[in-house]
Amino acid sequence: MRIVVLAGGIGGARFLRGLKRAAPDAEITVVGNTGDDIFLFGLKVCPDLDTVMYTLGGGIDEERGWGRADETFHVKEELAAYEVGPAWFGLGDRDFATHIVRTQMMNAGYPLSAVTEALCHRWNPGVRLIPMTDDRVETHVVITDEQGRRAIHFQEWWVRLRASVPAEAITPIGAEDAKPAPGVLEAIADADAVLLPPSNPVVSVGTILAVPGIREAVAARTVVGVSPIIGGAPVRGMADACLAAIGVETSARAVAEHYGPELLDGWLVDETDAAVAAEGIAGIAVRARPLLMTDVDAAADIARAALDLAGELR
Ligand code: GDP
Ligand code: FO1
Ligand code: CA
Repeated sequence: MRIVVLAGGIGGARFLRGLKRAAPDAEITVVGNTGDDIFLFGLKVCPDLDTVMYTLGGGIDEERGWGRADETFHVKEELAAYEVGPAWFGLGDRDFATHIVRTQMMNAGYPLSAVTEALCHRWNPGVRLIPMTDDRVETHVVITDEQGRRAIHFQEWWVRLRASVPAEAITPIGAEDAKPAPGVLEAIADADAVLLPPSNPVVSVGTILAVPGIREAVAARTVVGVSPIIGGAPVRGMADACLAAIGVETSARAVAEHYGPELLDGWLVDETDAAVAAEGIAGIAVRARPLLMTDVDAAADIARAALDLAGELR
């Protein structure tokens, strides 16, 4: 069986760890979000690709959910001593090596997709991890603060401001001129099912779908999504602040309606939101079940339910 997953960081990575256990013989292609990418200290940092790679490769810091296990921050401290910022983004010493290798390869002319493949040789994630595009796409957020109305990088809004200043707009700069990376459209066209993990609907899945060609290719397949919203709130992070920026209510129903029946065939909601399944959503098959990925087994059960629903709808 061939499965494609459109993944952000933590929610995507944890779902994928479950999916690998639920479908050990499946050929899994992950189309990763690169809208969170940022250049820091001259280095190309790809938080969502790295979160997937480290999580599936056994190198993730389980507690934080991002960055390397057994991490130290000496380089960060030395940079701060030179008063060279930004100080608000925590790049660890082990993690730095990934960004150095990536940047060196990109400076030598390799596209991000080739670099990601090379980095995965070390981590053996057990999936084919492809960035959504090789072109530069960076999500920016329009805010108004004491400095006036301006656009800042998504990471500054998310990490420095903790989304405490309302987003007036969230825009994946460069997406409309980006091309899907080699292999992305082919993998989607060949997929028996496309799964949307419980990733952020705006800045993870929404950004991937903003690359021209990807939404249409996905919509043509059997698509099942897992709600990142349980009982009217994100399980983790500030997805509610992202949804507010695009005028979508923070609820399992509203997120499914935002994706719409043209894209989604099936939608898993948590048992807390069983009423959504009981009432139904026009054009989308909704099922309620526990959706907390408390451990890999729980994530595997969710992945199995998504595959079962896709099988029913195919
Ligand atoms: P990020 O890039 O690191 O922010 O990660 P993703 O975009 O892949 O996923 C973030 C989303 O995962 C958040 O909106 C959370 O609500 C959701 N999430 C995290 N843990 C769980 C979980 O155990 N169950 C469900 N259903 N959603 C989760
Ligand atoms: N998230 C934070 O909240 N604070 C950090 O200092 C931070 C550093 C960081 C470094 C590497 C990396 O791959 C991810 C990192 N993240 C950090 C997580 C990440 O940037 C965000 O959670 C996501 O991009 C939001 O989707
Ligand atoms: Ca992300």
